[in-house]
Amino acid sequence: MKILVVNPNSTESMTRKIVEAAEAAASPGVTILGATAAGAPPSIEGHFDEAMSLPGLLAQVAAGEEQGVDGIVVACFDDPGIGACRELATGPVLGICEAAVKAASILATSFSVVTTLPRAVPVIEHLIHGYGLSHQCRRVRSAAIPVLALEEEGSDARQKIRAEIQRAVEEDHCEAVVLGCAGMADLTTWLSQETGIPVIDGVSAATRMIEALAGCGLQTSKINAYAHPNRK
Ligand code: 5HY
Repeated sequence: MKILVVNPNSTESMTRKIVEAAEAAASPGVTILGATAAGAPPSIEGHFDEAMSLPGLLAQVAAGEEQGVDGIVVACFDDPGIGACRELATGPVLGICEAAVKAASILATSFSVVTTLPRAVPVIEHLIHGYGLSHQCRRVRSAAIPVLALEEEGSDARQKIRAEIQRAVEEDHCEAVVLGCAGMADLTTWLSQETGIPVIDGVSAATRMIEALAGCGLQTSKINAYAHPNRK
C-alpha cells in the first residue's frame, strides 16, 4: 500500500517532520510518499496563504495519482482544497483536521483544539462546524506562535503550546486535546505526558484512517460531487 502525505506549505523541514509522524503511525508494509507543495507559502496562516497553496498541493495530488497511490493525506490543519483533491484522486483523501477531530469525538465527549495564531481559530471553528462536531468542541485556542516558530531550534513554541493545553484542561474541562497544526506532530507524546490528557495529532490519525479505508478497498466516490473534473 502507498499513501501520499502532502505538506501544502513549502517548508521542507516540516515535510520531513510530517513524514516521520506518518511513518511511525503506518503499519508495516505501508509506504509513505512525502511531498511538499512547490511554490506554496512557507507556512499557511489564513485564507490567502491557503489559496496560494492550492496549485502546488493539487500538482502533488496529480503526481501521486500517476504513481498509483492508494490514498492521500493533506497535512495542513486548514484542510485546504479537500474537495478538489478528492475530484483528482482515486483513493480516499483526508485532511488532518477532519481526521483529528473525528478521532477526538470517538475518544472523548469533549475536546479543545490548540493551534498556532489567533487568525487560525475561526478557520478551524468553521471546519469543525462543517464536520458536525461543534457540540463536542469546547474551544479552539491559539498558542500565539507563528507556524514557523515550530521549525526554529530553541524557540519556546513547545512551552507555549503546553501552557495553552494546561489552560484548556483547567478552563474548558475538555477530555482530550487536538493539536491544530501539522508542525506540532513531533510534540504529541511529550505534550500528553506533560499535561496528563490525551493529545491527538492529525497526521498520525489521518495516516491510519486512510490506511484503514484503502485497506478495505474503499475509494472516493466518482458519482457526481467528487467525479473527475470536467474536460473544458
Ligand atoms: C498547518 N498551517 O498545519 C497550518 C495550521 C496553522 O502551514 N500548516 C501550516 O497553524 O494554521
